[in-house]
Amino acid sequence: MEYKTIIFQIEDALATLTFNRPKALNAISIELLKEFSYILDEIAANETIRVLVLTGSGEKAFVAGADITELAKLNALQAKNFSAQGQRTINKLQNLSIPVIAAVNGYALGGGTEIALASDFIYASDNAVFGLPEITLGLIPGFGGTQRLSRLIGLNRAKEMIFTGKMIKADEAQTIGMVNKVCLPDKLWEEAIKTAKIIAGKGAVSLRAAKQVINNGVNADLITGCQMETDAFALCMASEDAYEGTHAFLAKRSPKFKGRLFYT
Ligand code: DAK
Repeated sequence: MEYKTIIFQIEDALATLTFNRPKALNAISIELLKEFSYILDEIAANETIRVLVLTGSGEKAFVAGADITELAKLNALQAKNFSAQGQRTINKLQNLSIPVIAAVNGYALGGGTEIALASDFIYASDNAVFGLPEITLGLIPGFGGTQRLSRLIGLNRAKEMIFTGKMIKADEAQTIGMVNKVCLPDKLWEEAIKTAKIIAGKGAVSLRAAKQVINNGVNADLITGCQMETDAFALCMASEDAYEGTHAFLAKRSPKFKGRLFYT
């Protein structure tokens, strides 16, 4: 299906999604949010996809936040709808059972940083800029930024960024643990895809189990988190993937994972 504000492609187990409003630095319009939400449903329903990579169109931006032109015109009811739709969409992104890499190529501001934070990890070009400048607009982050940023980089650093609205460059974002890898702009996509392909070659059952346990466990106490891990480990052992992985190792060959449980 063709989208107006997003380029979405699937190639084997790898899906790529490019926010595509380069004239507005890929800002999140109501239409873009709807299309993003629709595509996330499509991805969730497609069992062949094992990994998703997000990026922005053009050389300047990943996503420069909510579309301020539209935002400025919303009445209270429209703002409530936008908020509810936005929260649902970002939660859908975080709750995708497959790993998601954000390849941040330039400005990731406001909602752009929040989309990256709801991904599983971030690779950035060395000209990337992150920030939650909502305070400068008289707002606060609305796509989970107050929650996810403080969990990722700690309360005090998150408060400083949110209270000041200051922007930080990729190297600082890496130093404080927001970004896993910083690349030259023309190498970013290649690096993100290289990692995505490594992930896509792993077992779908164990990938999904690992993501679920990490995401759910981080909000639980250690004993509960470890119990979740035990249950998920048992589920993996009941998969053809675990049988294939262990037997391939013993036979000194590469595994061929099918992403299936034995009894389905
Ligand atoms: N919205 C609309 N257009 C934007 C835009 C945005 N966020 N960002 C940039 N553009 C447009 C510019 O207006 C300009 O358009 P033309 O004038 O060429 O027509 C074009 O993109 C190029 O931008 P600049 O000329 O400004 O480019 P510069 O290199 O000079 O500056 C910049 C780049 C990224 C520093 C600057 O454009 C900028 O500060 N942009 C705004 C960043 C920002 O404040 N973003 C919004 C953050 S607030 C909610 C949930 C979430 C949110 C809200 C509600 N609810 C749940 C209710 C999210 C809020 C946000 O994201």
